[in-house]
Amino acid sequence: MSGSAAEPHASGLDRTRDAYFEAVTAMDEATALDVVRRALARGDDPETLLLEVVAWAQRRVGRLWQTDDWSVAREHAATYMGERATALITEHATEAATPRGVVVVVCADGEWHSLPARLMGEVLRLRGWRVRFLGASVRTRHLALHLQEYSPDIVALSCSLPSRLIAAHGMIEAARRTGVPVIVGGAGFGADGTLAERMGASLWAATATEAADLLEKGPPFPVRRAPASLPFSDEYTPILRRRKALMGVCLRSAEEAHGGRGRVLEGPDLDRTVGELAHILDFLLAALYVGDDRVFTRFLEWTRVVMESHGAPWGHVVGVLVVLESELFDHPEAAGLVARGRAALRQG
Ligand code: B12
Repeated sequence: MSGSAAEPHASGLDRTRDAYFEAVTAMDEATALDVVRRALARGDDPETLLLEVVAWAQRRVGRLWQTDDWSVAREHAATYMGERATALITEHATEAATPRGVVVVVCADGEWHSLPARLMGEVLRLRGWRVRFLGASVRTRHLALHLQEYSPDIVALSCSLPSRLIAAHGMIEAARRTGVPVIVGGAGFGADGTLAERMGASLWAATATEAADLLEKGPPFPVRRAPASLPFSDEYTPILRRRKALMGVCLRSAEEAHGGRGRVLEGPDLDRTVGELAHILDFLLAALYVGDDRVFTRFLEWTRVVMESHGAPWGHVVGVLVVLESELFDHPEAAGLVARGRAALRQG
C-alpha cells in the first residue's frame, strides 16, 4: 500500500462504499465527492479508495446498466463522478522526488473505456511512478511515434473489450519494435495471462495492485527479441476482407426477421442493428485472431443477458448466426465457432 496511510477498517470501507454508491445512485455529485473527502481526511489509503470504492462502484454500475436497471445516461453521470472522485483522491499525491521510472498509460485503438486505465495509472503514480496518460483509443502509429520520441521505461496498455484485442496486438508489436516493454491488463485480456503471453506482452496483471506489485521489481523489464507467434487462424484474413459483404448479408437477415422479406430498416433501428452486427463480426474476428473461442461465446452469452433484460427480441441474433454459419461454409473453423456460439446463446 502507498506510504504510511491507514487502510480503512473493513466496516469503515463498507460504510464509505455504501455512502459513495448511494450518492452516485442519487446522482448527487457533491455528496459523492464529500464522502471521498471525508475518507481522505480520516487518513484512508488512497489506493484502497480508488480500487475498493471508485472501481467497485463502476463495476456495479456496469451490472445495473447490463440488466437495464440503469439507463446509459445514468451510467455516464456515474462515470463522470468516478472521474472526479479519482482526481480528488490523487490530487495531493505528490510525485516522488526520484520516480521509479516513466510509464505511458494507453488504451487500445477503439477502446473508449479510459477510466479503468486511468485508475490503474493513478495507482502506479501513488506507488512512485511518473505516469503519462495518453487516454482512450490511441492509434498504433501515434503510440509508436511517442515511444520513439520519449522512450519510457514501460507502456501500460489497457483493453476492456475483447473485440479490441486485435488493435492491442498491433500496439504490443509496435512497442516491441521500439524496444519498449509492455504490461497489459483490463477485462479484455481475460482472467489469466494466457492471451497476454500469446500476444507477446512482457507482463500481465489482473488488477492495478498486482500491476504495481509486479512493476516494483524493475525497471529494466524484458522485451521480446522476436514477434510473438500468435497462432491466429488462417481464416482470419479472408474473413476480415469479407467483413463488409458479410455485414450486408447479415443485415438482410435481420431486416427479414424484423419485418419480412423486402423490409428495409431505417433510422435508429438501422443504426442499432448495424451496431449489433458489427459487434458480432468483430468478436468473431477477435476470437479467430487470438485463437480463443471464449472471446466469441462469452460475448454471445452477454448479448443474450443484455437483450433479455432490455426486453429486446434476440431471436434474430440466432437467425443472423445461422446465415453467418452458412456463408462461412468454406471456412470450417469460423463456421464451427459460429455454431458453438449459437449453442452458447441458446443455453445462456
Ligand atoms: C463506464 C463504462 C463505459 C463508458 C466508458 C467511459 C470511460 N471514460 O471509461 C462508455 C460509455 C464509453 C462505455 C462504452 C461501451 N461499453 Co462500457 N462500461 C463502462 C463500465 C460501466 C465501467 C468501466 C469502468 O470504469 N470500470 C471500472 C474498472 C476499474 O474496471 P476493471 O476492468 O475492473 O479495471 C481493473 C483491471 O481490469 C485493471 N486494469 C485495467 N486496465 C489495465 C491496464 C493494465 C496495463 C493493467 C496491468 C491492469 C489494468 O486495473 C483496474 C483496477 O484494478 C463497465 C462495467 C465494468 N465492469 O467495468 C462497462 C462495460 C465494460 N462496457 C461494456 C460495453 C458492452 C460497452 C459498449 C460496447 C456499449 C455499446 N453498445 O456501445 C461500449 C464500447 C465502447 C468502446 N468501443 O470502447 C460491457 C463490456 C461487456 C463485454 N462483452 O466485454 C461492460 C462490462 C458493461 C456490462 N456489464 O455489460 N462504457
